[in-house]
Amino acid sequence: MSLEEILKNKLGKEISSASDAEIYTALLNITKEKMEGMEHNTGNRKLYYISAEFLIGKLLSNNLINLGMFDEVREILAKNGHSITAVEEVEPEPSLGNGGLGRLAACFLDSIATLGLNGDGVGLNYHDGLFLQKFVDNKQYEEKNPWITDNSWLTRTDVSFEVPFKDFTLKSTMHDIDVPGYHQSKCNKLHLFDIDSVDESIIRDGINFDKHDIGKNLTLFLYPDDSDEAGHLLRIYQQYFMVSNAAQLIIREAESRGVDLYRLHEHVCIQINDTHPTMVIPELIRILTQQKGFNMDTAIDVVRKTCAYTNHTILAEALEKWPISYLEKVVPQLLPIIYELDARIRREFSDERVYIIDNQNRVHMAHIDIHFGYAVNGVAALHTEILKNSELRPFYDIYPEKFNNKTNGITFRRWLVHCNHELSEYLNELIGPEYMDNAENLEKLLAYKDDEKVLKKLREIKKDAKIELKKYLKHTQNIDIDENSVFDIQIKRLHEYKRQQMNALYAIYKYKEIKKGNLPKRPITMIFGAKAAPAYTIAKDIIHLILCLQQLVENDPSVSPYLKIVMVENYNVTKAEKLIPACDISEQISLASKEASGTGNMKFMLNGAVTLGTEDGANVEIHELVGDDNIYIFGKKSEDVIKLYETGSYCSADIYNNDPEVEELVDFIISKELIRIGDPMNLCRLYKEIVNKDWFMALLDVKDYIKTKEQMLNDYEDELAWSKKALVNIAKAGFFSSDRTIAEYNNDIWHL
Ligand code: GPQ
Repeated sequence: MSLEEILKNKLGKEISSASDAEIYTALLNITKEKMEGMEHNTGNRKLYYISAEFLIGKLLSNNLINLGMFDEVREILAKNGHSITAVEEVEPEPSLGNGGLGRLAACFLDSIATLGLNGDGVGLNYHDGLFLQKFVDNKQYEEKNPWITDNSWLTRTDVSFEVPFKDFTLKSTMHDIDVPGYHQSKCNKLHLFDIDSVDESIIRDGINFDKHDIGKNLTLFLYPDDSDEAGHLLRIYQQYFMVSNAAQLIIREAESRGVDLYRLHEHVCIQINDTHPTMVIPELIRILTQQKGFNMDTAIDVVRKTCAYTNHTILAEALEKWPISYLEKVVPQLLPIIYELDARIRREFSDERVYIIDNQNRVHMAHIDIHFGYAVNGVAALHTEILKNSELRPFYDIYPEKFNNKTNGITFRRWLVHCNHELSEYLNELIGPEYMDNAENLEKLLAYKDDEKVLKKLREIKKDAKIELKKYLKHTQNIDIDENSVFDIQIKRLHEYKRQQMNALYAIYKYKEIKKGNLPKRPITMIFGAKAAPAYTIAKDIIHLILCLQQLVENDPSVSPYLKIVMVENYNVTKAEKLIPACDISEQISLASKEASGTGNMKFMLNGAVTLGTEDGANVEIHELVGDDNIYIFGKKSEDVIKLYETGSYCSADIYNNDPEVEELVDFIISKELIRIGDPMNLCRLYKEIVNKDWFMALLDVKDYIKTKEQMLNDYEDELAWSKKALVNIAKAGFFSSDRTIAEYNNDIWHL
């Protein structure tokens, strides 16, 4: 039967008379049935990638692409008067992650399946993804973000485990999502654990709920607000629930494969995605010693040879340290194991910086991973060097052989073929489709770097993407943007270290220049997209500042023809897919040393944007690949920044007081123009924060930043020269395919 007939049968009516929602459901079911019929990847060794977040995004188009059905479906729909884009809109986005870490896990699942490796993801089935962001009075408000409908990608399995907590036991249910590789006949799975008693009705006004009733709230939300003790405890409940299920699943699957548990490490490897799944180590040791007859030495030995850890940050506040008193309230059964692990480390090493339990009775989760795992990796070359030389130096001195780098990557199926179909088609035409199987083939594009026809075509494709974004913003937020302006985009979580506040200072600079009559050669569209953690006050103040600037510029007819500021509401994966193809200038402006890698930087490059960035994270590697002519680098280097922190010698007030240009920009935050629009409390608090603290040194780099951005805007006017930069960026992006990253994990760590 042809696909068209299958679809018609599923619908029970003509395709042309079906609604987009009916077509979506029919396609979902056809795709699911196809994947259910596929075999799982096999192999003597199996990987379990445990992660608290899998930011998978919408799945329909990606599954269709990987199954080789996308083009046909698109044609069938078009023939019957439907557009695939409209059908995609029906799908709710599963926002099961906060940002880069969760999106990385999703890209990795795609590449693991694409390389035909035997590996599954293990996580939690949050009923509500990361909150929906709403703007009211230029401020962020949070609402719940449910995504599970009657017809979803989830399949409930009959796998279930008992998970013991201090005062009660919960029975889990495992829900699976199929993970097809690109043009592969076999599939993997994402296992998401849940409990049946979760009660969505306990959520009231916004995203508040009773944090104490674990039976009702355990998997209700991704990362609940953790600003109070109840929030922390809930997080520990979630983490233990995730890893206890993972450990039981791993042992059950190994036993059913006939694996001798004393050789578990030869048949299983566990990747611990940041410290959130760290309790899998003591949990496995507990199960092996208490239920499987292992002695402690052997259990530790086997677990150590099975687990590997990825670190995603050097920000101290993001490294988890759980007070023993919390663990006692939730999972007292793990404490004897954790004490034993700590005692062994204390017997072996005298340096207290490597102890598991510190003198304030807190358990350092990363220390468990490093001592009791066999590999530790950072996520970009610079990040791994900083881990080895400063942040984790005492550990590197003990275990140099465990440390390795795995520079992050992105799946080209979603971040090129799906989000920028026109560009991928043109690449196929120019260099053939081989780059889809081996991304390094993108370099063939370099042969065209002086070909005017190609350079013009790339500019046209960019313009088409800008027009698409213009339509999308009109339709979703009723905002008008000019496709002939230069699109300058910063989209990522709102955090002071990512320095959206510095970009806002640029907006103030440009506003003032225009007011003085120094008009830009071409209008500038500055686009932001960012969610702030609900309890992160300063981050919310920065959003408020940007929204106030947006309103100020919009309502000033002497400025609005030249400058437009747009804060996209509810930035998520779906919106990223619309924004990235349309970008000219990719803002990657974190304080050097603070962004472990970044992955948005790679997505923008692949889509022909030019990076404006600091020497941080993977920007360093982008710089090396494209060369000085095809990237704009500014700001202090990581060594200088690390020294400033060590000596405590950075003082933003000194810069503010001694540099009138900087002072003028910062003062504008509390100017009468802005105070009239915004909330004086938020604006004054932000002003004071920048003048007196500025933890992430925006004032240190702001002038160099402005100067470099001005240079960039100037260079943009040489159309061919700019297009050539775009071409080189696309051509050199092959290194950042997550297929490359996963091949490295497999060669160096997993050995599947
Ligand atoms: N990252 Cl620790 C997150 O998104 N969430 C986290 O909790 C931690 C790290 C990011 C990190 O900030 C980016 O630089 C990385 O590119 C990303 O993880 C993936 O490694």
